[in-house]
Order: sequence, then structure tokens, then C-alpha cells
Amino acid sequence: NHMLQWQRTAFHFQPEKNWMNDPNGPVFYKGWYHLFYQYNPDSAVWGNITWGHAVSRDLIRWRHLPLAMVRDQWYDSDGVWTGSATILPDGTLIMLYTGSTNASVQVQNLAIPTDPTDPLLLEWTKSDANPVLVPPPGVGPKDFRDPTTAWYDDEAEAWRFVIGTKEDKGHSGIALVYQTKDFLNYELLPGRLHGVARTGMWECVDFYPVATTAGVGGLDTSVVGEKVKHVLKASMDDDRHDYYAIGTYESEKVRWVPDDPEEDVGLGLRYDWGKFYASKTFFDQQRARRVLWGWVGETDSEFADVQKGWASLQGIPRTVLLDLKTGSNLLQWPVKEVESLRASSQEFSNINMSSGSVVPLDVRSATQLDIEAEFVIDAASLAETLEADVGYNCSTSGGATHRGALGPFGLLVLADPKLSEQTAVYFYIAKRPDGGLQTHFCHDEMKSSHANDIYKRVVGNKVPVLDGETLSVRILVDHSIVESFAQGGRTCITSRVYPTEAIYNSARIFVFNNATGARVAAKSIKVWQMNAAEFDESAF
Ligand code: DQQ
Repeated sequence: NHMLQWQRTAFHFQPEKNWMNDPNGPVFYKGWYHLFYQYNPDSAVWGNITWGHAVSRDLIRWRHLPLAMVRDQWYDSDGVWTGSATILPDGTLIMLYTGSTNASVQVQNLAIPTDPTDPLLLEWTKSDANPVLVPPPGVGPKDFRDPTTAWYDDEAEAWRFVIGTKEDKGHSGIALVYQTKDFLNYELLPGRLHGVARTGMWECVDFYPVATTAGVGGLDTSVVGEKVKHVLKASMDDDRHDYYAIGTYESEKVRWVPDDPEEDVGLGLRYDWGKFYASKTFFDQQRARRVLWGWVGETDSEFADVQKGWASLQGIPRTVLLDLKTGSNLLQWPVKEVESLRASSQEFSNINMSSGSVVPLDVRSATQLDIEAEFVIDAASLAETLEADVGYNCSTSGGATHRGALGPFGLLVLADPKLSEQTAVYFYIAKRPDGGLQTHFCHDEMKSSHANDIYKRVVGNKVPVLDGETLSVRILVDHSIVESFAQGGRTCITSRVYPTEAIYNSARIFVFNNATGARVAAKSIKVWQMNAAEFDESAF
């Protein structure tokens, strides 16, 4: 349907047509980044799940390849579900994935490249030993899925990986650890890596080390020791968000302990406060970084998806590091390569935004942008903290139109000239119960579209702001997606938006200040037009 054609993105990963969900087995192999993904080859809704496949030199410009794996065995005839890649020291590539069997039982299967010398990994051989794992006693046949990348344990002289499940008692989400020497024979290790009551089924668990020292970059999944923390992430089937926590992995005890039990997996931090799910990291050995992929679904109706013939994007891959300044959160940032799409830019500086003002930024077209903005709030306003409200919450405190002493202020993107449609990306400073200041970072989607079939929300959370820091945000805008990264990626939000007016040359951006008591200045705003990501066939 050409009417909805403008919703397709210019630089995000999406198949030419039909349904996509989770990223699968991301890996760098023989010069190529590979992305596999959950894919319905037959329609724009979930079902008939196979593995789609694409390759890239730079994580941004992709070439679509034939399906990597289809539903051709009894142990995956109901679906070739999510899995992860592990590279062995000799370069062997191992793919473990969940099959939903002909009886809809979730089992784990092994696949390896049919021709390991093929850098494109076009053909896959499923092991004769499949299924290599079936649900163990006490685990429900439909609660056993999504194996992680394996890590090598030196003491055990074996590989370990995690599979998520749930326990009916206490409605606990659980991470089980399996051990193997050959990926054919497996041992379920006693106990569990971790579990959290009342969080429900843990889908797409991820588990990896992050460096606690500066200048190290990303770490291979097998790194352990003094100078690392371990991140445990689970995708919560109950509320469809990806939660992570930072903690310590005790390899002899085969358990992980959160640094802060109050911020345990499912209770505190999320990778992203908007639409972002079933994510997975991989270690990019070419650039010594850890890269995060996340599935960004649609928030329009299934009817609209069928009309347009496609559904879902992948977010721009993000590098992931421990925030060494706070020690208590990750930093996520779009991979450097996305900057190679930056075309012409415009700069704005020291725009004083009086209370209640909305200021247009004169950029010629505003559907494909990379924006970096920095705001300062004057000291006198900050001194008026007595006025600031206590207990602010992005989702329930009235969004971008509710005016408080020290917020909201920020940008309006994918807005039409009359502001009848707009997506607000903003900061809001409020008081903590203890009297100190707390900055919040939010997206308000409520005015993002005139269409009546859109699920709209106000989303976001607090963001740490350290002494002397300005308020900064990076925003990627791509037709129907807005991804924002506050304070260098401490708090991130992704929104799908479906404007009907703010499209093509009618899309604009503005800065706004709705704070009643604060003088806010947009210290600097740099806006790049973004080129479309096109695969260079000559490089193939
Ligand atoms: N999607 C896959 C499952 C996974 C879920 C099926 C998460 O393996 O648990 O398409 O979105």
C-alpha cells in the first residue's frame, strides 16, 4: 500500500516485506557482520517462524540473503525460534537455537555452517543429534527457550550458556546454566544462575562481562576476573520490556549476584524505556566492542501492518559499556558507523528559551536526522527547587504538556508546521523525596499521530546527571522511529510514531520549554541530514 510507504525507514534494518521479530545469532565472521532474525516469510504478522539473514560490512548497510533456516524438521516444524552464536577458539561457529516441535514443545537445537569457508554462511546444517536439549524435569514444555552465546569456563574446561524459563511457584523468572564440552552432550548445572520472584517468563536472556577499567572497550563473552562486572538481561514476557542489572558472576558457584538487590533484573533498569524487546549482544572481535541489537516492533494495528505488508524494525545497533562515572548503569550509543550516513549539517547555539516558548529550527527536511543537543538551565532556576514537584514519573505525570517549575523542555521531532502532530523528547527536573534534584528523560507520543489505531504512551525514566554536566541528548529520527540517548546513553528511549501530516517536506523540528520557573538555553544543537543506508554491491 503506497499510502503508508513513507513509514518505511531509510537507515534502519528491515526486510523488504513481511514480519520480523527478534535478532538472532549476531556475529562477525570472516569479514562480515551477520544478522539473522525471526521472520515470517508469508505475511506481516507473527507465525511460520524461520531465520531471515543479511550481511553487512559496517552494521548499517545490509544485503538481504536467502533464509538461513526453515521449519523442515519435526523438532522445529512449529518454528525456528531464537538462538545465539558462539565462536570457538579454532574459529568454528556454533549456532544454538530453540525449536518449537511438531507438538509445540520447546527444545534446543544445534546448527553449524555447511561450508565454514563461506564468509556469507549461506547454508546451515542442523545436527543429527537434534534436539540436543529438551525441557528438564519441572520445566514447562513451553517455558524453555532462547539459549545465550556460550562462554568458556577455564576451571570446568567446558562451555556454559544460559536458557531462560519460569517457575510457577512465586511466578519467578529463572536463568538455568548448561555446561558442555562438545555442544552435543550437555549437563544442567545444579541451582540456577539467578532468578527473581514475580517477574514471569524470562525470554532471550543475555549474560556478558563489561570492563570496570577505562579504555578497555568491549569484552569477549568468556572474560571473567577482577576487572569485570557481569550484566544479566532478560526480556520479560509479562510486560514486554528488556530489563538488565549489573552484578558479579561467581563461576565456581555458577551464580550471579546483583550489585543492588533493589535494582535486580526486572525491578529496575531497562535497556530502553520505549519499544525495544528480545535484544541480544555480541562481541565484535574486529572492533573490540560489544554491540546490542534490539527488536523494535510496531505500535500501529495489525490491520495497518497487513495493509503496508511489513512489520518491525531493528534498532540501530548500540555499543554497550559500563558507565565508569556512575558505576551503576550501562552506556548505550549508536555504533560509530551510523555517522557515515551523516550528510549536510546545521548548527544552532545559545537559543534562549523563555518559559512557554516553542522555537522552530530551520532544517530543510526533517524525516532522516541525527541530532545532538545540549541544554543548560540557569542556576537561579535550579535554586528554586522548593517549587519543583516531588515524585515525577514520565508515564503518569502528564507528559510534555504538564508544566512544572523545572520542566519539561527539549525537542519536538516529526512535527508538522502547525504542531498538530509532534513527538516530544524532553527532560524534566523534579525533587527527590530527600530534597535533592532528579532529572527525568521522557518521550511523549500522545500527539505523534492523527491516526486512530496507534498505541501511544508517555515513556521514560530518571537519568543520572553528574555535577558540572549539561543535559545532553542524541536523537535518531527515521520516518517512523525516534531513538533517543540521554547523557551519553545512560537512559534510552525508542518510539515508533506514525504521523500523517509530519511527513516528507512537512516534517519539522522545534525546541520547547514548558517549564514555568526555569530559563533554559539550548546551548548547542547540531542537526545532520542522514543519507539512506544502501548496500554497495561493488563491495560484495
Ligand atoms: N520470540 C521467539 C522466542 C522468544 C520470543 C519466537 C521473544 O524464541 O522467546 O519468535 O520475542
